[in-house]
Amino acid sequence: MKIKSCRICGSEKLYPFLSLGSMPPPNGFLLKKDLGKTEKVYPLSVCLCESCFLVQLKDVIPAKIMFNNYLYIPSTSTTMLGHFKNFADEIVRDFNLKKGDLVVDIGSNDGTLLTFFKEQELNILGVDPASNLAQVAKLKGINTINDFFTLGVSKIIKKIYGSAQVITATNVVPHINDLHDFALGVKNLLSTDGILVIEFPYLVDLLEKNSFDTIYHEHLSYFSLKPLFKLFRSHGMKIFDIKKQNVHGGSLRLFITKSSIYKIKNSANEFLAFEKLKSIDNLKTYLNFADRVLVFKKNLINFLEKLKKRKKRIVGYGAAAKGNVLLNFCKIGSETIDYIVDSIPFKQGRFTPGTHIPIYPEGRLEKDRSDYALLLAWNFADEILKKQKKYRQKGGKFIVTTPQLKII
Ligand code: DWN
Repeated sequence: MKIKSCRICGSEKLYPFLSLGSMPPPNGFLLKKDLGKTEKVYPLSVCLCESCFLVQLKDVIPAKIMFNNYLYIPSTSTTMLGHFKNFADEIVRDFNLKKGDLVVDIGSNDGTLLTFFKEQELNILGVDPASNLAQVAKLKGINTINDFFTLGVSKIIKKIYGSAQVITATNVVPHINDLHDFALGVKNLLSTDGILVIEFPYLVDLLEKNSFDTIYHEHLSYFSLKPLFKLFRSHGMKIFDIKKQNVHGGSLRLFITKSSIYKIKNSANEFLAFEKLKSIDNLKTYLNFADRVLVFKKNLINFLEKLKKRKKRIVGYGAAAKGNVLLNFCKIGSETIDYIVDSIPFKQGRFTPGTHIPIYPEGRLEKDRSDYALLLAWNFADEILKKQKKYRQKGGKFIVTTPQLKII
């Protein structure tokens, strides 16, 4: 499906500034038996709304295709486990949640974040469309509604569980096509002085780190603050605090409410001024970004070709969604990458979408000792480089692509 107007302001002035070609959904990992079948590909091009400056995709793959059986879980990363624990502790502390308060996590995945809220004896509820992950969460004792969060679902939740003191939504708002329905659902479900806390990769970091590989079909929007202020204001809610986070290449955590008890903190104006400084509302910023992406693509292909000419063996590290974008956009396949190692059990034994590179458990890296490992999950460089100390001590080298191409 193609949208004709901006998801937030409705303007039809959507300016496409970068096309990454057509490719399969980024988490569409294949079983061996499916390798011979034709793989559906979808256009991947990103636009700027010239009225509210929301960066977004026009092409929408039906959410059911992408999220009903979802292979990504955050809980194999110690970085993310620590991040979600701190997140839950901070919310409980700063908003003095009481026993029995309802916390709803939208896009609750395998229940990782809610597990940390559960420890504080709060009433918790997950909402996630992935039936395989809802199963995993329920086995962990995390009550989960296996569906997409909508205004309609918010009414059912409110009827059964009451209003929510806290609603969290981490790395899920960019995935939502109907942002106004989402805002209405949140407003309906929040208690009078309840808060919504959303977290998402920050557009300014994407532009500054040239992380074009985080542009993919699951991420329909790439947020800066201006369009989000507009979205929530149009539903009588306000962003009252903003905190920068390091995860996923640089993220923002926004605190939103419909209540007047929370005063808007300085952080709101500071970030708006910061975005002005970064010319977020200037088309040239995006055209320059697109130029840098094309230069990066050429450099990476040349660099890998040189290694292959010197008969070097290269594997991939991290079968990340973003890694599939990089491989498909740069047309890097099994002629260059022998295999990819990954910590997520759902992905092991499958093949990457479009490029059909086999995925194995991480242990294979040390056994095989390839010359190079292309770090596709560059946002976890610290954690992975530490984990693979032995591989590196025996001469293994990591190729890191972001924020710039280098060998470690
Ligand atoms: O928004 C999204 C982000 C949050 O997560 C989703 N749409 C999909 C997903 O994107 P991604 O797959 O690019 O996310 P990650 O978390 O950067 O993927 C990292 C990959 O690397 C995972 O498949 C796990 C793997 N990994 C590993 O093999 N060893 C990760 C770590 C930390 C490790 O030590």
